[in-house]
Amino acid sequence: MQTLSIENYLQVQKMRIETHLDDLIIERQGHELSLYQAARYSILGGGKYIRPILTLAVVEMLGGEIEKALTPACAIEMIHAYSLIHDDLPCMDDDDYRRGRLTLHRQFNEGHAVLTGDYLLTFAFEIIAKAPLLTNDQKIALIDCLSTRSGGEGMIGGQVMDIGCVEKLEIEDLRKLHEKKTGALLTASLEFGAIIGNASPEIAHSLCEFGKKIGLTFQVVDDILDITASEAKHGNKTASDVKNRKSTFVTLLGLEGARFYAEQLFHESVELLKNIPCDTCCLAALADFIVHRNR
Ligand code: GRG
Repeated sequence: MQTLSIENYLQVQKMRIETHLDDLIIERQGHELSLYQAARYSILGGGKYIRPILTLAVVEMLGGEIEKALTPACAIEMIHAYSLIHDDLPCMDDDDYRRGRLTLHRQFNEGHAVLTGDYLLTFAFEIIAKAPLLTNDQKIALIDCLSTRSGGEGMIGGQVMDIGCVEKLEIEDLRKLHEKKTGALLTASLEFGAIIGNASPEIAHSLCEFGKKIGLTFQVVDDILDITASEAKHGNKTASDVKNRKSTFVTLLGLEGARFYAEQLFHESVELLKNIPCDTCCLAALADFIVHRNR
């Protein structure tokens, strides 16, 4: 990292993750071929891989071995991919496009989209259970972390709150919703690094707090991009959240207010890194990328 710009660092880590995912999800011939094709379509389809990259960055910071982190990091990306596939379905956000390509249910069909999401969710836990190089204690801790963060008290719980919201939310409720829906999996990415890199309880706690802060920052910026990217492209507010009449940080705080809030959260996240007695410059650069990204 010391000699790499953040852009180059992201590119190198992205290639590592992509290569490992490519090895893990093989197109097996037979009746299930289309399942593996659909899984590869969704997970090798141009995502930023920010969650697995955060895991790798923590392991490197703690002096751990990257080879040990690759499989669990890919498991996090599988949970993320499954959540996007299901979120795009007609029964949820009903989106036709993601990352500039047809969503999975439009490219394949709804049945395949449900099952591919189910497959990625299940396979994520299988690869952790079978991960080479990790101790059994580490595997149990990873499975505990991932199931909790992506479950009823985490991402799924946040999604249930989201689809149940028919009226305008207060800012505090919106924050709680997104701490679960978007923040929980980003927090897990940091916690994965702590488990694999054998962090002390104090460092693990600080990484978790940092994860919660950048998780919320990520969502505030996503709400901003939902408006600004669509305005730049279409010249009007056709963003999906506006289309769906959802409360967002932009609808509640205004565009400038949301930008200010994102900067404030970013500075708070960098302050939290001061509690970690390691070289945290890579994590600070990743937080900076999250808040200043354009997609
Ligand atoms: C369906 C169980 C279930 C959960 C869905 C996270 C989620 C819950 C839905 C995603 C909806 C959404 C677009 C939320 C905004 C934040 C977010 C997760 C954006 C997409 O993440 P990126 O930017 O995506 O990391 P890439 O394309 O880079 O992988």
